[in-house]
Amino acid sequence: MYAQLVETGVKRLKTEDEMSAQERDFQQRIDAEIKIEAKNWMPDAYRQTLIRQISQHAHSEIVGMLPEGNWVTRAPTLKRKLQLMAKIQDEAGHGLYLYSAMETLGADRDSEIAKLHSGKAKYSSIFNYPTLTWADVGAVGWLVDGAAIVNQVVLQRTSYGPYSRAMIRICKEESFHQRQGYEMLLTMMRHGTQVQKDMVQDAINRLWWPSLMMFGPSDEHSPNSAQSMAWKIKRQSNDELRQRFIDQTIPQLQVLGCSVPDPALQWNAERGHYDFGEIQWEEFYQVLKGNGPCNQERVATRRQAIEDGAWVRAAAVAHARKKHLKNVA
Ligand code: FAQ
Repeated sequence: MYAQLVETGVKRLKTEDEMSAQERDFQQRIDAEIKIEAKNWMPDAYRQTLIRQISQHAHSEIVGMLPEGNWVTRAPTLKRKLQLMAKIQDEAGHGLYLYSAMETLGADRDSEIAKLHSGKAKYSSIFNYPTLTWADVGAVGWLVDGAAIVNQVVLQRTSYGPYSRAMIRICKEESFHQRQGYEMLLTMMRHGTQVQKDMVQDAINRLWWPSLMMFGPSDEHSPNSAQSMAWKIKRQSNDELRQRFIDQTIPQLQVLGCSVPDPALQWNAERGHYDFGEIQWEEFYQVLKGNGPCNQERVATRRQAIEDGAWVRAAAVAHARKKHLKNVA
């Protein structure tokens, strides 16, 4: 097992003998399902893993607003526009809860955001794909929020208290997003023109594989999973969650009357799961390296937003200072 872990780049876990007394106590708390809070002692690697994961998660929420934001001015009805604006606003809120959870670990929000803007920080690969038609907005809600929920429902039980509590609130809102996306696609499939139906199928064709990639590399190529599972930061593996998403989503796809671009997809009665084809991991790693269709555009848009908003932040600080001076006078 160890040889295999080293070979695939997966990090080796410390044995109990290699742990310090503090590390052993910490692991016992985790094993007893006691949440770790900001003021508790924690191994530095636990802290750094959480800062990495929570900051990437927060960046994903914020960058995730961009592909949908492109459609606010082009939503087909007032109802759809209001729904979309509310959803995008929710994503901003999720980013804020998550940055706050990250700050409880001693990380600095501005420095983490600066890493996003310099292209150093990761965010979910899915947001580096374009949203080409209105049907993509429905497909993002259904597939992308759907995949996000499968992952996040489990994270509600993550071992770090502030992250776990943020996830409870986020999950409630994400399930609304998933349903509104699905309802949008169902409306197009049931009442739309042939052109609209084709748009839905095309959106699913383009977003299906990137949605499966959201769960991360397969377990044997996931360097962080073994330690994150031992610390109960992650409660289920990347492959387990990906399989759950597929099993949950295919019956919904059948109700829509659509298909996925995977000839290998079929129900396996023996396993009690859907079998599916090989994910194009080369594409996934290229997107992570910054070579996806929209990586440069997304980061440039974020940078521009920060520059354009500088005067608002300066005004807010000046106002707060003036108020403070008045109060102390
Ligand atoms: N994209 O060893 P692992 C949303 C990186 S929220 C980019 O398996 P880990 C809401 C990974 O960070 C979507 N990078 O890593 C919404 C690691 O990099 P590093 C975001 C990825 O952390 C909807 C390396 O590969 N959700 O969509 C991806 O144990 C609609 C090795 O991977 C979360 O962030 C990827 N897909 O497991 C918003 C959930 N996958 O730092 C707007 C929280 C892996 O070692 C509109 N995060 N990487 O260089 C997690 O659960 C985990 O971090 C995983 C990855 C499962 C994503």
